[in-house]
Amino acid sequence: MTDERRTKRMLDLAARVAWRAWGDTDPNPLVGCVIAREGGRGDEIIGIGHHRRFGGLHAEREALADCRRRGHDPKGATLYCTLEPCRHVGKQPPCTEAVIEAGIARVVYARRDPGHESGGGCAVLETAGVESVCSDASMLATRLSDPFICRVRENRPWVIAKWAQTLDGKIATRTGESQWITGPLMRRRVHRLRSRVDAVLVGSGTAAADDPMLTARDVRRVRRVATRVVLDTGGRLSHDSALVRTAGQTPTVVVTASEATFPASVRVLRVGRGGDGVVDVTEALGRLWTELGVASVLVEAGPRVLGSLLQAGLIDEAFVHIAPMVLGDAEAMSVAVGRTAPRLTDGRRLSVVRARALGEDVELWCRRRGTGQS
Ligand code: AOF
Ligand code: ZN
Repeated sequence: MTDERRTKRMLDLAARVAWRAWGDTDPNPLVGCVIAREGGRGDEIIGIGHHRRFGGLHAEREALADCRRRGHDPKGATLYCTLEPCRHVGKQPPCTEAVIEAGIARVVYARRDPGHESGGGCAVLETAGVESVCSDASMLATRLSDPFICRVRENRPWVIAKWAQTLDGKIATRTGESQWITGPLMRRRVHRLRSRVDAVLVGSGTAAADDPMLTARDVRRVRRVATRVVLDTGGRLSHDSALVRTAGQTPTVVVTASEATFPASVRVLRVGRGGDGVVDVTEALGRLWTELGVASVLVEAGPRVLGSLLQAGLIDEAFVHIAPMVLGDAEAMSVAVGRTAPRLTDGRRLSVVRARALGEDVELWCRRRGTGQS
């Protein structure tokens, strides 16, 4: 096996293992680690581990412990990790220390840690004589850290959009009917998503039209309770809405540019207006992170809010649920509106992470482009 293929295989595996903790580690990254030894008849994987929860052991220490549990000595082996091993003392001791102590000969990682204190572990390893290389052989592993790196660099939450559409890109009929475009399997996917993010965001239009609860229901384990966020420029959200009425049980935030008041159980975030006259989405998201610690947001909004977020370059990821149905009505509601895009180059292009059929429908999982290596 070539070195590149071996690296891809190991880092792919590390990334897949790390995904198991999706929703349990924020605002820490998802990190996976595989320890392997090259043998005459191929590679032997001697330890696997991942960062399981915020505050818990780091992936490297989990993998080293796994190694020893299985009766292997990691000395001289190669450690593959999706993120550069940290060199700082946080809630956990530095991974570099554990790697050096274990006598690991080589470290291959997929992404540099951009943290001021945590980052730079590879230099520490090199100084201690541990060869360390950054590899982009596995796209899965490279992109795994996107949400974490986005928060560190851009000081805002990772933004995931979700919508259900027809083949011709409509999310509702001209009369606003949207339930249900896609089938029950897709609705279960949405509840699963809600159970893994810090906030679920809609506009006041969607809140008025659907009167949603936006809670995660029928999921095996709610990994985090999402705060419900309503973008409500004019302060029109009804005090009788399900969201306001249940704000005492499930955290609820109204982001407004108005002076409107709400019951004490609702947290109000007053922000300025953006160029399009509605709440400044860049300011709103930044403050959700810095003031409320919201690390990830699931956007379940309608066309105008999605258009604003797209325009501001704030959609990082999208789960698009497509039903094999055509409305063919120009007055039916489109996924996003409010932008002027006369040329194809004005479009926002995403890349597809995965496409899969679920029941009658298809789920497209897309990511923003260009969050490459650095
Ligand atoms: C790693 N391996 O598995 C993770 C890393 O407070 P702590 O000690 O948990 O440190 C959190 C920081 O460490 C986090 O911000 C990120 O920079 C890094 N996370 N590093 O080597 C891991 N989860
Ligand atoms: Zn670490």
